[in-house]
Amino acid sequence: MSKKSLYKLLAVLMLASLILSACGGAAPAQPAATEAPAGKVYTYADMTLCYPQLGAESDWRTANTASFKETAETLGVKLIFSDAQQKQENQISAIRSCIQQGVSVIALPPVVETGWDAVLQEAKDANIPVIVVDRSVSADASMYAAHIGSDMVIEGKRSAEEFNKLLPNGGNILELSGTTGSGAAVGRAKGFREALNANIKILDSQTGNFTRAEGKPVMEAFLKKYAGQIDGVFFHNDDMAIGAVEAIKAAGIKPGELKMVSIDGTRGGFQLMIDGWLQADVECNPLLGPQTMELALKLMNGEAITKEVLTNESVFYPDKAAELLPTRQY
Ligand code: GYE
Repeated sequence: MSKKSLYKLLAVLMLASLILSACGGAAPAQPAATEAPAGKVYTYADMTLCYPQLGAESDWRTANTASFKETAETLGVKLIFSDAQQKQENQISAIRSCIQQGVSVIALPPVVETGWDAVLQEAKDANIPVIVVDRSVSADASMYAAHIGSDMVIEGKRSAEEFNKLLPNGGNILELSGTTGSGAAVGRAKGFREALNANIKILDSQTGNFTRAEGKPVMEAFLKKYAGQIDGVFFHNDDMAIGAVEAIKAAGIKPGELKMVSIDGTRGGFQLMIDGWLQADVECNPLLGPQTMELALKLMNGEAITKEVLTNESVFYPDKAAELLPTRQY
């Protein structure tokens, strides 16, 4: 090679490395959707899926985690799982570590709605598709590949419709809401208010962070503050209802005296219906592993996908609770 063409080659190489570093550094080890080499069809065995789980706050969450772990095991997908203990900063560092490891796809169940733009951009720069799972993000839809989960606004509306039936002459209710700023709490509160009859008044709303441990003291405080004024309680999830029922029992209130509606449809919620505490449980399905991995594979292969995948759900009632409980998966 002549000296001149050697210099030319060096110049081209330097330019290429400059462009690469300007674009955010190393490309992922596993080519993502847009990079699938012609003729190559990926299978589940090629997939490394990152699942930075948001926490272990509820039975819903435990079932969701199990669904991802079991599905990955069955399909032969390599799962990088972590538990952020309900802290967004932990989820963000788990995502960054996944980006560094060059995973094929990231599935993100966001603890809260806001604050994801920077890390979603980092995943985009690394060419790793992100599927938002379960709760929503407020980031622009162009920042992620798809969203799979429940329609939280509809769940809130369904809950309100139950109160409209339970309290036809109106009344005063309380709300134990989920984690502040989470898509689940925001959507449920919104839908609930949109569909609630005008003669039903929400006296107060406090977060119990989706946990039994926090649901109980919030209910205790409510019972003290609003003694004798309450006709019903709306719970954003079954775990908070279970915690609150302990406080309600301790206050000497009997099943059915307060009208109660919750969301999730876990075994614990079914038991509350059997015992007469809950009059309705609005379904929210946590078993999202299979759908997410199917969609992730499509993304790896550059196939067409549906951007917003909503789970089909219904409402459960006490009359069928005992019969259905043994069939419940979570
Ligand atoms: O309802 C609750 C969990 O985001 C839909 O999170 C999920 C909610 C679910 O802690 O139990």
